[in-house]
Amino acid sequence: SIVSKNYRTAYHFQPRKNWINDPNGPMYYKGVYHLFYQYNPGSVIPGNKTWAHSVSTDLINWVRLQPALERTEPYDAKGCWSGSATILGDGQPAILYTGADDVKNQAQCIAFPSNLSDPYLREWTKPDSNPVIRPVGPGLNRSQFRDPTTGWAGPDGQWRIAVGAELNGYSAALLYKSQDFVHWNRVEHPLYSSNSSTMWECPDFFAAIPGNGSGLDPSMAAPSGAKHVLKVSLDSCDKYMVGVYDLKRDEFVPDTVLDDRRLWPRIDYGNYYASKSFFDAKKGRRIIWGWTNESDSSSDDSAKGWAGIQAIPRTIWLDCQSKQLLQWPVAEVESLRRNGISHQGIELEKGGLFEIKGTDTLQADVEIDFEPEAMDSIDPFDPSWLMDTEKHCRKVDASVHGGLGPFGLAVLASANMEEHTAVHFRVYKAEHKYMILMCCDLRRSSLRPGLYTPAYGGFFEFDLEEERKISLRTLIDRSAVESFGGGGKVCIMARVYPATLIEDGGARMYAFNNGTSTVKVSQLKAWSMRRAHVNVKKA
Ligand code: DQQ
Repeated sequence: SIVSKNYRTAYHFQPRKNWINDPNGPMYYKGVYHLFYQYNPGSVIPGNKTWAHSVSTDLINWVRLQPALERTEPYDAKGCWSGSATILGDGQPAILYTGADDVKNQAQCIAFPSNLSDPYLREWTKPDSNPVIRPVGPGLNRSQFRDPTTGWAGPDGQWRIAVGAELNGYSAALLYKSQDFVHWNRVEHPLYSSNSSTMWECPDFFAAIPGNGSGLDPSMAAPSGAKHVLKVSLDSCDKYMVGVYDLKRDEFVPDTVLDDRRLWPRIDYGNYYASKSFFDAKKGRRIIWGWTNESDSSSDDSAKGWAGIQAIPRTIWLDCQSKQLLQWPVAEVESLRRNGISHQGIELEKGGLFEIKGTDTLQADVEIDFEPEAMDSIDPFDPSWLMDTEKHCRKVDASVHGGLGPFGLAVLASANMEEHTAVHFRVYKAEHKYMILMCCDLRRSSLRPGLYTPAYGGFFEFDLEEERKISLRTLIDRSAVESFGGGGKVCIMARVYPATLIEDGGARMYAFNNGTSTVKVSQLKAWSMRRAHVNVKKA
């Protein structure tokens, strides 16, 4: 149908058909990037949990391979659930994944490439020693025990991994140690735990040097001065803590403990879950992948024949103050740009609207710098908004005038603006600092019924006097609108299904300002994006 054709993304990762969820075991090995992912080979709804497998040399164009892991053994009869890859000391990769059996046990299992001379590592073997970590031990809920991380080396030369678990009713990232990666012992205390929820899915743990865009190789001991980041998936979003790794106690100690988990910073404030990062030895960076679910109905999914995409892989690093993570689409995505346009010095007064013409509005990459002309009419910040940023975004939508803001981008808009997705900023003055709200409002994204259309939002601190320019980058890819605010301080992934998309070329794109203060667009660049080769070819 027309619907399925136009909503299908052109350069986000997805298989040709059927259901996908979590990215699994991303890795770089001998010149090739691997991405595995949760896949149901037979349907657009979840089930038959399989590790599908694709390879790439540029993270953008992908070739599909045979599934790497299927449910073949009693210990994974109910599916091969999420997990990670680790490049071992001898250069051999290993996968750790969760096997679920018929009686609801979850256990951690290992798999190795069957043939290391196959450059694509198509076939994987599950050794007889499986499962390598059984769901035993005091306080452990055996059916809430999954998603092993990539291994990291400790100062004693032993491997460590964390596994998400429910322990005595609390959430925990359990810590395991091993000399050979096959025999594992549970460390008595968890890497980190919290009594604020029941189970952390897909933990991700890595070291980072503050202010340094390079990534660190987990198979080498982290250098002094490194901080650590623990990411967990819960409440339908990916949250993280920055802290230190106490090597003596083998424990993660967050710099700030926020008891109310609504206040935890997020990898992404939109539709983004079960993310997993890896060290890219080719370019010395850390890259994070995350899953983006559909926001349409399951009958729409049946009509489309597919459900789920992966967000664009992002370079991820820690800011100078170790306060927050920053993310930016991998540079390789820029290879898809063509027909660039650019504008400078556009004044947007209150109510100003500037139509961005000359690019494909369905497949675009847009970068805008907004510069406030005056700083005297900035509204005061109320910290209680942090508890529920979506609620605040609903209250102050793009049509509600503020002092400085809202200003931003309206994408996938119909001629009369009846349909549009607004990505916008609003500046507030807090004590000694500025707080910027970034919203991605889907409430008017489509006239079609039965869609999930929230107003996503996140706040970031900003030194407006020093930096002046508030930047927005938005990747538009048909049903995907992926935005990066303040140079990657707040990221919002959204899925939209406007009726306008049904008529190709019918969508428009605008920069706008609806605040009292005039805002200058000091720089606006936009490109059309080519279609990438995503899983069309099989090898
Ligand atoms: N999905 C996986 C689990 C994980 C959850 C199974 C997160 O392993 O906990 O498909 O989306």
